[in-house]
Amino acid sequence: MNVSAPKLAVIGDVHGSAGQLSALLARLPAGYEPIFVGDFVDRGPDPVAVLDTLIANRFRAVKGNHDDKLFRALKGNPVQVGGGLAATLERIRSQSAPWRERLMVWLAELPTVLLFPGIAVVHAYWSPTCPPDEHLWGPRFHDKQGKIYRIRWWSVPEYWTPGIQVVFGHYHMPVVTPQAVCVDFGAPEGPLAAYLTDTQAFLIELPRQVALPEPGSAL
Ligand SMILES: [Mn+2]
Repeated sequence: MNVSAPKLAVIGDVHGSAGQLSALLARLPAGYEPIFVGDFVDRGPDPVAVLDTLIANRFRAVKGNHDDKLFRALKGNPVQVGGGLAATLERIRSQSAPWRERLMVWLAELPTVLLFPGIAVVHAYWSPTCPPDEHLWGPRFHDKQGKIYRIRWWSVPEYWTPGIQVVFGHYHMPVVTPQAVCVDFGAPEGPLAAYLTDTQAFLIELPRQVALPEPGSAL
């Protein structure tokens, strides 16, 4: 093992799941710095508490596509409001003006990539030469009809960077290779995960509530 490897706990897309986040943080072993791959809002019940946790603790994080869209919406730019953004905006707009100002400063300063020895933490994809848009969305392919496909870059050697393991979220796919580790386990419907970069182990916090089918309903 590389003795100079940083002790990071890279935490996947939280998506408003404040309960899973606080439980996972409480279980982090001593000596690990939590680092976040972005997508703090939308889908889960409490985006405000998640943002409070990040901002109050000054945790290091990168920006996800959902955070970027939230930032553009709060600035008054036209965005397509879907995927839970309407509920997020409603909750954020009910906060105090100072709280919202602090959020805007925090969002404006969020980087899109954090580099460590041998490790790049990013929301979707990083290489030294890729366009910054790909940090948030990953490399994509447009067909002749304009339909967009996500490229599974971790399976394509041309997308890899020698000597760097890219730790990312965004895809909710099981990926653990020397070049790429996905830490998005699908919270809040799925687990929230932390990847411990020195031991290459995962800590898993299960979803808060598992929705069981109603008795007698079709499965
Ligand atoms: Mn996400």
